[in-house]
Amino acid sequence: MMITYIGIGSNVGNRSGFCRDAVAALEESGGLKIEALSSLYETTPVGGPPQRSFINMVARAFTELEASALLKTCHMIERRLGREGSEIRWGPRVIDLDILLYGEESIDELGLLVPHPRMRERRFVLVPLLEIDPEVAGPDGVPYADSLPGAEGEVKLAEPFS
Ligand code: PH2
Ligand code: MG
Ligand code: MG
Repeated sequence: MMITYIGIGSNVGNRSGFCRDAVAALEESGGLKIEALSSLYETTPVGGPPQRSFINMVARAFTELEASALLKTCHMIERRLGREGSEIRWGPRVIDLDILLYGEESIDELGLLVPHPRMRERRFVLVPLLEIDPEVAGPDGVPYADSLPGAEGEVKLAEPFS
């Protein structure tokens, strides 16, 4: 059994609706048991073209899935919620599910880098992550709270999850 953190984001259409649908789909996928959810945050876009602000959140779950199978589940849910897979890099997307952490593992496989390589620089990841687990650290042992002051972007609370 592994503990994993998944970053969820949307900046097209009903942004918080897509994030909530993604949480429901993760729960229904059967591969994981969600046991903590952050609030939903409105966040300024980091990178990419000029675009609408995002809604971002983080889920923590237990899973029996291998990281590669978890990634497949995330991609399946993205497609089911209407993601085309043809967006420009860091551009607008209806839904984005990123594996942020998978236990204490460092993974470098085709299409999968864990911890997420840019999470320390992104306030839209760190703020919801630290809301659910203020003490969380990377496989390197460095707490993510240490990265918050230097991270990029503006984040404000949009709505509680429930
Ligand atoms: N995702 C990106 C690029 N930039 N900016 C914000 N605020 N939130 C995101 O989820 C996001 C982003 C690529 O996945
Ligand atoms: Mg992403
Ligand atoms: Mg992604």
